[in-house]
Amino acid sequence: MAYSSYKNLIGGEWLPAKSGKTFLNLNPADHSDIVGEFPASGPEDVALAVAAAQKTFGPWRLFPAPKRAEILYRTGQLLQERKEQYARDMTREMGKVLAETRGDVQEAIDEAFFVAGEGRRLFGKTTPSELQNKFAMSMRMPVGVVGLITPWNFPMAIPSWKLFPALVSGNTCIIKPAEDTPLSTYNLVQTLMDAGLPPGVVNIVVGFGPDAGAPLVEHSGVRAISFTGSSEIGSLVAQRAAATFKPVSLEMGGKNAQIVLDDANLDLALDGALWGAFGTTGQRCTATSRILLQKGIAAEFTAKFVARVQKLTVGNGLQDGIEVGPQVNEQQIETSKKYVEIALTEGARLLTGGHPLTEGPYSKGTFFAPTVFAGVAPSMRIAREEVFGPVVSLIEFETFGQAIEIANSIDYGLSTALYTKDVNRAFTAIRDLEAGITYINAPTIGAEVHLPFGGVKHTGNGHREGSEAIDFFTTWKAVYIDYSDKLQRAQIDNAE
Ligand code: UN1
Repeated sequence: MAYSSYKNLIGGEWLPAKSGKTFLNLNPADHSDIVGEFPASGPEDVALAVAAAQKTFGPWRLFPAPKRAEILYRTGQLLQERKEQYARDMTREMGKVLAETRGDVQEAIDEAFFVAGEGRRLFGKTTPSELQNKFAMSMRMPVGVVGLITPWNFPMAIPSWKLFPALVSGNTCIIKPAEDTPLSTYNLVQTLMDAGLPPGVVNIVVGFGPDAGAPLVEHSGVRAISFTGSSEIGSLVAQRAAATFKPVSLEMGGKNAQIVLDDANLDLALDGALWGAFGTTGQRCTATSRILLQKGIAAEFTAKFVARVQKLTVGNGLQDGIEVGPQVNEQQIETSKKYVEIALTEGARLLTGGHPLTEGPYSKGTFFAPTVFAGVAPSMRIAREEVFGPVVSLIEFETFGQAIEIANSIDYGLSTALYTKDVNRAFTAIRDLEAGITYINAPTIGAEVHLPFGGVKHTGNGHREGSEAIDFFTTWKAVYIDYSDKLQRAQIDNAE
């Protein structure tokens, strides 16, 4: 079957990997459908991209921020026009259903319009000096060449969360998209260029982590790394970046809890749990993977939930009526299988699913049956470790205090949800849940681009994307202007 061949984008030119190596990007719903051939890049390609980004940094940082922002605004407009085509490309390479890939493109559109406004802000501060006739202020400066390493689960949204704030701040970029979903990054960067982005300001290097990601992290010409992916790889990124003192923004795993109290609107909690656990086939870092049920509603919730899970339609996300797409690749299927085994060994009760789907329409792809475990104890690995698949655990508790304790008892801290009508408990949970995001009466997924995004504990290293991303992509300069025409010595000549 004919398919397109893509190259790296370096200094505005399309170049093959120096080694000549390539790999195929397959549709996870149908492996006979080849999305494209992409370069399997290595350190020599990364070095070329860094040189290109260094060259364009000079002019780009001097191009006025409001003008940089106008390119982003235009990008948002073009993405609106191209939304359907890009959503289809994304479902083909990543698997999630069309409604969700449209949402992914929409998130990039939202990000474009939000960040475009930042071009006329990028505020610093003015402050009084301790000395007379002296002016003091702080300014945001670009960091330089930045390396962006992005995951496959939000193939356009997450690249936009990193590229747009990096660009408006005056940085030049090298993006290494996940090898499962490079086409969506091409579509995004092509749109930036069509909107007027000068060549070499964004460079794309496609390849695998050890060959293309690691050299980007280690390159002394790269001034900062923004990474989204697993905690395991994030830790390696941080360790390797430390050798050249690079700031690193890490956005990693989750084991997100939805708590349902006895007084909750049960139908609403069921809708939320279904969407939170099985939207994106459970492959979101914000996915609901633990549902904490208060004793009074546990039996009813469990019965209704399992009935609804069994009705979910799994299949090719390009087809109408499909609610749950495939997992992205064979490795993710293996992880889901592994955790089913672990849960069974630990004594959890499998209520539905628990196996790959391989027959008939499923035979060409990587599908896994939506899976629910009950009788899960908070200490079990299935309750503590990230699966990143359509597998959810039901955990029962008696008191509200216990629910908070269980929710907090893990290493991750990204998203949390509480279903209740009790305003006092809602505010207590907002205060006490250890997570970067807390929802009341809404699922754990669905963050909006203009709020801080990120988490605590093993989920992140203190940075936030969304509203606060500019903080990572700029560095502060303090400026003092003395108009007294004499030497004034700070801390010494202060008027008493
Ligand atoms: C992710 O899974 O890495 O809040 C990001 C959400 C989406 C973003 C998820 N807006 O679920």
